[in-house]
Amino acid sequence: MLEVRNYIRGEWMAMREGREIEVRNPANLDEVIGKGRLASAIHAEAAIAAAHEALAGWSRMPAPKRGEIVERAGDILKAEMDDVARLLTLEEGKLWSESKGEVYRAYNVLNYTAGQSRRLGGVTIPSELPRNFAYTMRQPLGVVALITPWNFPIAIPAWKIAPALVAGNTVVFKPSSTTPLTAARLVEIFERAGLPPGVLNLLVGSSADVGDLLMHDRRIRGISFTGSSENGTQIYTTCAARGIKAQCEMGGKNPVIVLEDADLELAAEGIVSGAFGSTGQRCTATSRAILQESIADDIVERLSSRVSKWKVGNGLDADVQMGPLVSEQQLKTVEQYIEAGKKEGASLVAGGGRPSGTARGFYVQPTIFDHVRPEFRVAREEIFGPVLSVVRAKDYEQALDFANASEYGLTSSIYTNDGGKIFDFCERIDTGMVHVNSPTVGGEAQIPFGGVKSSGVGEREQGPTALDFYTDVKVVYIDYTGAVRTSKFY
Ligand code: UN1
Repeated sequence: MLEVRNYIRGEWMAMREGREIEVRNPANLDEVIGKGRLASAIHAEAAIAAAHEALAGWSRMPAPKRGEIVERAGDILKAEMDDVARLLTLEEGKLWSESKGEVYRAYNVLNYTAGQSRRLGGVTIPSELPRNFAYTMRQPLGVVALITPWNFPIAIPAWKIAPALVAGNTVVFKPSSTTPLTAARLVEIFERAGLPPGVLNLLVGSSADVGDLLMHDRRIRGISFTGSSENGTQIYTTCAARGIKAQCEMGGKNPVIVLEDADLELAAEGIVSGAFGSTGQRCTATSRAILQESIADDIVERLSSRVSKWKVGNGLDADVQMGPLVSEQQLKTVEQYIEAGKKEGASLVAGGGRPSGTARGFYVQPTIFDHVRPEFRVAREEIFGPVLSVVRAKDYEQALDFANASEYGLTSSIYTNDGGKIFDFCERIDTGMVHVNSPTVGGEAQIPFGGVKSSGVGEREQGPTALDFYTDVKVVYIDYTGAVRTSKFY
């Protein structure tokens, strides 16, 4: 059994006081994986102070040297991939193959971002004045707080920590207390890679005890958050009032449109993997399939026959297609939405309950509702579980209207072979990311990630844009005239 620990000023510490927590395997509740206590305000203060003190040394280290440490962390992670993926599955519940994919992605992020340290330059800009040199440089914000969810407990921390560090910030990292062990494993890897004490601090605590403090402390100069739209909006509002930067990556209600000319087999496969991969606990999950009426029966049949054969169970078992939900709370929420869908009059065509023959865990079947009206709750609200709503549309224009009638705008997809409609869709869909003839999920280290509307605010994560959030641009004017000018400024 592992101990839930915090990491402050280069020291690992188990809390002696504070609320007790227990990490149980969501696939088998009889298995306790970790135990410990949550950090409180005193630890938050210590973590912020440590990060603040480490800032001068870290920010003055040449960026490529910071990058070397991040690169080394990536190499360690890669070498220990199987072990980390196993821990991730035990703690979060996703399939072993999904965990491996996630750890590999975290490695890619570390490796890519390390390389970015050699590109952390500014630009030179011609001045209107003779014998004047103007340039920009990128400087760290200072101490930043990184608040991350449980559903990607290693990839999301990696894609926030790496650019924060490469840019020269020091970090207070608050992962979800549902997945504190995977988070600690990542921090330990950074420690072994040679990160100086205080540069990265880990706080496993509640939003009320620790999160609020991070939002209000004047030493915190930026917050990057991934989680619900509700919490993100609150963080963004608080940061706005304090005049500091915030980046919030929030919910989604991602649509896939399938038009009648599409490759229907490809579309069905893409919808299933987008909707039920990671047990649907993904902000990019496909949650609405908007099908052109003429092919809707055919697609619905392909979808339900696929998932009704699935085995739901422990993610470490090779013959399992979908793991459990992460927690009882998630299970309850998903079950409430299934009830809501039935009550509103949607027709249940697959799943809808708990699977039989599983261990004591947070299991629910992959669930599909057909004939969902756009105004139903299951078509509008983020469920964050394996529930797909099929909405039928008479043609492309109506499908596009339905797709855009959402408060969210993270990602989307269209299945068609009509080139004109593909370009039209990419232009008119209100989402931050668009996929064509492929699922709504996924992303790559070198490609920006993020959404619009209630899905995201602040600069894009990952890719070359990741460093924009973690840096401020300083402008420098060097006048080498050596003489007093009569009118320097107009
Ligand atoms: C993905 O689609 O692979 O919380 C990543 C989430 C997103 C990450 C999704 N921030 O689900």
